[in-house]
Amino acid sequence: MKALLHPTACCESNKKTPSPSLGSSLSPLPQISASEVSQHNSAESLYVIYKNVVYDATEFCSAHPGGSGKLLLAGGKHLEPFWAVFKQHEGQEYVVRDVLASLPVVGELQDSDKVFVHKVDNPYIHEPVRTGSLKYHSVTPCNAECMEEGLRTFITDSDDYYIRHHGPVPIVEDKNGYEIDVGGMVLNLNKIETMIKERKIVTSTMQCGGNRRGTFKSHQKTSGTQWGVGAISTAKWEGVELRSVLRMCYTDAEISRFSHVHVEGMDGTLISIPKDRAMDPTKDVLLATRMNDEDITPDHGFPARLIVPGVVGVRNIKWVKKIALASEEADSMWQTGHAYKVLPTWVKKVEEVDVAEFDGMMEMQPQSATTMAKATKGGDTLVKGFAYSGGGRKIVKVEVSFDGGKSWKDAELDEGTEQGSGKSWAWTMWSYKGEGRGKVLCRATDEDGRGQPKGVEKIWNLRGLGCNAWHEREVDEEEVEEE
Ligand SMILES: Nc1nc2c(c(=O)[nH]1)N[C@H]1C(S)=C(S)[C@@H](COP(=O)(O)O)O[C@H]1N2
Ligand SMILES: [Mo]
Repeated sequence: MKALLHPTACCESNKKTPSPSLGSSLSPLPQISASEVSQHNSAESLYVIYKNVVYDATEFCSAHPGGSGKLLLAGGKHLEPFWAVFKQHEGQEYVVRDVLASLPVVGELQDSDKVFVHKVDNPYIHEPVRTGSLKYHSVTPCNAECMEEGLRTFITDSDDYYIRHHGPVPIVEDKNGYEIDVGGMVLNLNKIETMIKERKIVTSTMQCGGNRRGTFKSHQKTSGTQWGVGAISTAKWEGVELRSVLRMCYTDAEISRFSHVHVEGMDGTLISIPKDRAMDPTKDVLLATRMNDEDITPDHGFPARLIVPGVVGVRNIKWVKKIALASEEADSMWQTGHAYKVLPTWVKKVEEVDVAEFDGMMEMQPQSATTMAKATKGGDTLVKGFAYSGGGRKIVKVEVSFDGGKSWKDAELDEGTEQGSGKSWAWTMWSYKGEGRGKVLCRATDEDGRGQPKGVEKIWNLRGLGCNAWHEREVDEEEVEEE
């Protein structure tokens, strides 16, 4: 950035600073990834990046002239965009540079994460501060998955809920003044909520279409975020039914004439769902404003989000700003385009097929994973996990195997089994206690008899979508207390 001058300028005018030029190093520094740096964003451990060099500002934080709170905003991030906004750094170049030069250097960003931030209008400067425990795959845009601990609870903490953004998080300051365009009628969120008295609460598991994409690697690479098993989470959503919103803004004749509902977020993400699903009271499609009994967090769609229970993550549009009935599906990369299409295994290049001929993902196949496997004092093994199926299909069976799938044992189904047939929007937790060591495999079956395939060979697809092969995890051998 302009105000922070060429490295040599500092050394000429301020002889007492013999430290290596800021942002460039003479001897190679340890390489560190941007996602690792992003996790050091608190007063306990605070890293900042300047010219791709990573500094440890933990000690300095309380001495920051602008207050520790302001410096924490830049925790785990590049300093340049912040200095562009907080102009007091300008004209103070030498002071600022000296301070920076006095901080311990952690390393430098690995080459693939290096950016050349000039005088910036960085669209990511206002990203929410993230305090949950998540595994980051990228930071700008944020793609982070839920950790094993988070996957063990029936309801995921909002802070630990997986994040999958296509761009920066849109800023909405006042939810009361927030407006949504429904079929050309611009409605204040407050108004929608006063006119539609009936509110609905739905506990729904959301899964990204790319969950477990990383598993395909063993067979053949796919492009996109290499998710582990954590691009899935569950929350209690509350809001008004989408069908009530549509009824408020469209006549019965219009509603029956059209066949799709287009929904667009403030960030331009556009999808559609079939009108029949939106209008079916048993499908529980919501325009939600509450997540786990609080306002939805900015990362998860504040102030209003579409919730389509039982349907792939991408249809659950965040920061909803526009809703409209239409005759055709939405024409966007996420709907008619290739982004969420499971192409046949033989397709090795998108150009080989006409993607328009394939349907976009909607309800996903059964999924399950082990989130804990421990030897117990008594010599048994305790295994726990989750199982989920798309379209509200109830999980009726979960099995585990310790011999590579030759023999299977039934797991016990726990929380989630109380959900009804066709209405099991959330996952089912399961557990197994008994003999078994080494590698544990798991697989689930839903009420329609749909199961999971052994490996990825037959389900591999170019975009790396819908991976639901038997899940494998090592049993931890250290002892735990018998329950
Ligand atoms: N407006 C908007 N909605 C969105 C997205 C987005 O980038 N923008 N990502 C979609 C995708 S691909 C998924 S998997 C889910 C992720 O929701 P989460 O970040 O709350 O976990 O939101 C969907 N809705
Ligand atoms: Mo997704």
